[in-house]
Amino acid sequence: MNIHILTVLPELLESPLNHSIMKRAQEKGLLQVEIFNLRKWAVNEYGQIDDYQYGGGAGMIMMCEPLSKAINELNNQHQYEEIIYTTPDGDLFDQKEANTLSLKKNLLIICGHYKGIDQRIRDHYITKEISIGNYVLSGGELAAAIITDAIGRLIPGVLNNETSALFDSFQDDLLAPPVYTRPADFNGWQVPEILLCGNQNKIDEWRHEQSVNRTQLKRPELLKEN
Ligand code: 6GU
Repeated sequence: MNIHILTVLPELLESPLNHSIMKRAQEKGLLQVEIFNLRKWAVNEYGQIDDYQYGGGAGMIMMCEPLSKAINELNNQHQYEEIIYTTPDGDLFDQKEANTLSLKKNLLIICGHYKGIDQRIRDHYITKEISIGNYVLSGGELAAAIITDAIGRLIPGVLNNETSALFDSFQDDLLAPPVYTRPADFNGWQVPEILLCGNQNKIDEWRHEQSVNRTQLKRPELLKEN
């Protein structure tokens, strides 16, 4: 799978996507993340990619021309199935969307910056607008990293134990159950005895019960969505 990211701040994306599971996914050849610097398509020798907004108002807008040139050039080479724009006014990203996107072969993510991109680019190129939550970030790069991570780990073969993504929080609209590791007694704080009993059916049953309880308590709206 190819995830290409178009940004004015490539440095912000390099570290988060080159460690741990994202690193392994790329080493295994299952995921190719490429980061493109929008300044390559700047309108002049000063690297300009943004300008003041029509109608007045604070903040710069990312211009049509660099974005259009970049998208055309990249899309000719890769035929993206989705051209995604990261923006606080996009559709809220969730596990379902991550699952859907993990089945694609070629994605382009465009990171919004400053006061955003010219609306005409949204109208004519963007196929999906994604927000990662109800708060405002200073740029779309961290959102793009989060989206890429959430998608990348779902690609078959990326996780060592392939079943493990299936038991993640949200995968079945339930939060994950509590987890414990050694020692069984720490400062007198005990691991629930059932986890030590060796009966896998009983353990699975308990975990499911814990998941439902936790979801009911912390995120009841997840249960109501079904
Ligand atoms: Cl995708 N971008 C920005 N700039 N802020 C956000 C966001 C994205 N999602 C939530 N806040």
